[in-house]
Amino acid sequence: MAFFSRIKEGLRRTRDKLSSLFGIKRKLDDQVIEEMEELLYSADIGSDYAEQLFEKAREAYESKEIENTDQLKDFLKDQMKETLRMMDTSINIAPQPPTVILVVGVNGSGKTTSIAKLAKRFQDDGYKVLLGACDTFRAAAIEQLQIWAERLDINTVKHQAGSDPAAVAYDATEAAVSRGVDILIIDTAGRLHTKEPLMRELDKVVRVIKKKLPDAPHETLIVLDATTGQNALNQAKTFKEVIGLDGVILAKLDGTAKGGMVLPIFTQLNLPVKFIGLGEKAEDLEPFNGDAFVEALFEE
Ligand SMILES: Nc1nc2c(ncn2[C@@H]2O[C@H](COP(=O)(O)OP(=O)(O)O)[C@@H](O)[C@H]2O)c(=O)[nH]1
Ligand SMILES: [Mg+2]
Repeated sequence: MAFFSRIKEGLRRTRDKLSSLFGIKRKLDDQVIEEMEELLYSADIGSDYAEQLFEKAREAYESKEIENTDQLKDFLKDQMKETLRMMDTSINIAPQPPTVILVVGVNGSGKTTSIAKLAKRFQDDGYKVLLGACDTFRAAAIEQLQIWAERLDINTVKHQAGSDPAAVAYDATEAAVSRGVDILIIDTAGRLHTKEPLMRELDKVVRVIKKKLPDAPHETLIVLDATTGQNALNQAKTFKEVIGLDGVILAKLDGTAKGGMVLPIFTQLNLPVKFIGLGEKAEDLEPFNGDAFVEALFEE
């Protein structure tokens, strides 16, 4: 399965840690349990989640529910799968089109590229897609979106560089309604050093969209650069507090071995990872699959 093989490399660090425990079948004793604790904490799955897992596994060991490392491995896999099954990875499609998807995140995280990838997926599924170029801060940002759109044969709504992003959002929403578009995806700017103005700007974008479509945006997704680890978690926390988020696109998983961070994104921030980015091409986006993720994590 594509997801499984493609995410494997991104989970290398965590997988290496775990496999050092499960290489040879051993009977569980206090020393193995101690070893497990250490490995879980160093496996990039977040310390809160590592603790939660460890406590459950220790209880299962003490009550003799699990007695060897093979059983421990299955126990941990089941626990993780159960956790990830609580993650709602679906995209909320409006009962009445258009569906509006607002994409946010700091500059360089992979927003514009992820939007192109998402647009291609929806287009391949038969949806009519429109893009809104609301990152008006730099001309290059508008151009970059436009280049993707032309490549994919998708229309964009754009204004000149420096114009009000909310005005673009308004026009894009209006165009989506009048042109019978199924899915409008809105690109935004992400200058985090101007946090206050940025958040006000995003708030205004949301307000003008709502003027036209009260239930929109139907999805607000943050794009996180997986290579930045803890920083990415902090960004998600900030955006979630200020504008609210429905989920995460975890980009650049091909360039890092920090894939384990899917777990703290969900367990600490309660945000589902809905898609993962695995490269710079339009087809390098995969819907997140929790069971396959866990299998890849424990592959030896
Ligand atoms: N390797 C890799 N590069 C990516 C991925 N997503 C985005 N990029 C690259 O990251 C850089 C910044 O992406 P961009 O979409 O412009 O980010 P934005 O500033 O948030 O819009 C570009 O060079 C992209 O090609 C990914 O999943 N994998
Ligand atoms: Mg961009």
